Amino acid sequence: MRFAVLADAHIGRSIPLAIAEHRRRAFSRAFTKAVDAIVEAGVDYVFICGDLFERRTLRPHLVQFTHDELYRLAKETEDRHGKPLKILVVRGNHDGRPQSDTLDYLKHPLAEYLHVFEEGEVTYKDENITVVGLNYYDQIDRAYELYAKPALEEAEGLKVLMVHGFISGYNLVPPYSSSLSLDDLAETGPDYVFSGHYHLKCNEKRLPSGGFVLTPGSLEMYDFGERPEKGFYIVDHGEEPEFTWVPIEPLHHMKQARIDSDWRRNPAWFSNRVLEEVELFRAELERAGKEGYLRIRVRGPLRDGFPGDIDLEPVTRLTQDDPSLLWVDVDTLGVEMPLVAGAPEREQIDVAEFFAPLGEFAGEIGEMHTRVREALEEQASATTGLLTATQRAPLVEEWVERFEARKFREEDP
Ligand SMILES: [Mn+2]
Repeated sequence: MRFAVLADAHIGRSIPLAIAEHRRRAFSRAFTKAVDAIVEAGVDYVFICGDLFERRTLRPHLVQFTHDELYRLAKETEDRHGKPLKILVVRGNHDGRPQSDTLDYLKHPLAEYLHVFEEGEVTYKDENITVVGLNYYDQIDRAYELYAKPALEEAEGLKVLMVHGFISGYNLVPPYSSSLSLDDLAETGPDYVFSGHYHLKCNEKRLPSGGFVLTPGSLEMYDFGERPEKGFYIVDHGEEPEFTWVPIEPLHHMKQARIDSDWRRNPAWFSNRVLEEVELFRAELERAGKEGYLRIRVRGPLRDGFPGDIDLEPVTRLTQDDPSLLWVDVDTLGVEMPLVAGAPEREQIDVAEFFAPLGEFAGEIGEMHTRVREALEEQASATTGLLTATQRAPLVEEWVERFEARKFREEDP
């Protein structure tokens, strides 16, 4: 028996919005490439492990596109390999919420090739296989205990678990995210665990109980700074299963660069460095024969001038002249102002006057401002320059009281 395992197609993804059309095209194309390759491979089951779509609400033509591609996948597999195909789909966090997801539009009573897991109906079973499909939940560990575990314990024969969530000890789980552990999974003894949600490709890993976990990652570059290793897996089930990676070359070159300086520099230094990065990127595009987008994060202190003095005009001109440069985003939020700029003026601002449009309340703001300044001068920590929580509390309380005593909106007529 042969499987295709894919996840996180994110059809319809349009972020960054500045290049929305390019991005939508990239994700649709990746899905079509996957469908072509799966038809070629001639599989029995396709496992789509969540986030087939980017959003709950999508342009209708994209939903139609997905529907048609899934139909083509089943039809061409049958025509070319003479065997029926089953496509199993779980809901990811991007597909929508329970009872209201984009997957609804794919369902059709006559589409026997398609099984979309419904809430509370986690088991799919036929003569070859039992598949437990766990849709996305905030607390995957609890959902697993509640729904998947009993279903897997009951299951007989070849057991597959599909999830949309992180697996710790296998995926690099971000802090504060819920996840399943390899031991959790081993407890129910599945032959395969196929998972989505984690966007980077992982090699298959054997569970302590003997089965395998497999995360194919997203089909296209989901964000800047990702490795461009995108694609899906073909699994040949047998005594010793074989896992074959099928790469899908991302449509665009998507790069994140950093310009960091620990030293004070003038605006021209930053401008030149930005231009160098763009030129380097253009050379990479030319070598790859691709179009692409570049994001540059600039960080460091200025010796003089303002962040606005970093001249980005040459970059804008290059982007206009070179059609392979689809987008260059330069983020200078991390550029720090020179030490002296602005400081003396700030002292001279009359707070009450500054807030004069607020009427009488401006006087109270002025008073509170003075009180806070005095407290800081008398009590602030020598190391942090801040008040402690207990020193701050009475001031905060008084602020809130003064605010609550005021009405800032006209009464309803
Ligand atoms: Mn995803």
